[in-house]
Amino acid sequence: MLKNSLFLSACSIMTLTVTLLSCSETGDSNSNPGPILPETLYVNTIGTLPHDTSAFTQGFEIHDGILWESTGLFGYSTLRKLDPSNGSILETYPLPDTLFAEGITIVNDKIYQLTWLSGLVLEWDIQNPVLHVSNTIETEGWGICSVSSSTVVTSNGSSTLSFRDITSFDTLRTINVNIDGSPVNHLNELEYAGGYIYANRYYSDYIYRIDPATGNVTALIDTSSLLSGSNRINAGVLNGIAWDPERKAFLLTGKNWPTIFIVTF
Ligand SMILES: [Ca+2]
Repeated sequence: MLKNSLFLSACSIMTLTVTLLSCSETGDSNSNPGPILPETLYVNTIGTLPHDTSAFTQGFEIHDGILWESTGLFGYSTLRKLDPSNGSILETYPLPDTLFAEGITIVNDKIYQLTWLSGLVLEWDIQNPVLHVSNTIETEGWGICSVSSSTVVTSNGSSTLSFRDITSFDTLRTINVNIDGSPVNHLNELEYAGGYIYANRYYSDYIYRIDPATGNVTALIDTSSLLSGSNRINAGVLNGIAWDPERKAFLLTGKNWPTIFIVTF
């Protein structure tokens, strides 16, 4: 058994040596592809909707023609049901004062809502939203999106995104979000659309388009043109990204913003 292992190891070394020699002899130009830099995209606003300026937006997602919003702060946190055609609030579900709501996503007719410091993952039935605790996570809850009927992705303010099993919320794998190897931290609200994860970054006007396999940022989306000077005065950071499959556009808003912007990139 040991002899066989040694023989296999020797074969592996020979194969590796031949491979390395082949590369060096042919001067393979693909061995150093150079920096992988993202493209820069800009928002094209195709419509606007009113947004409640008291909403400290933490999560934003459209499901079956309903726009769901999570709002944060201790004592003010809610889950909200909105009409995506006009932005009106259809229902508001308050959280206990001790919980600070964060991102939301919807999987299999359940709404999963993260909380900032408690580690609690809240679960609401979409047909009859009654709050109960579904799971706990080992880190701060910031943003969440679903990439399949069995897997969600969460952020915690670092450059790491965690892929989690929807039943247990156990971590299946992680990716380190980076631009040409440099980590991109403060990742917050998430959205999954067209095979990419979109994330905004706390205190940045950019949305980052991320390859879910590698963590590489493939595009930077500049949203700095959305809020005019006067509208920025009482507004916080962008923190709501929802893909609208009907409009084939993104709905963007932020903490205490007066407007929901309907945009393409
Ligand atoms: Ca979202």
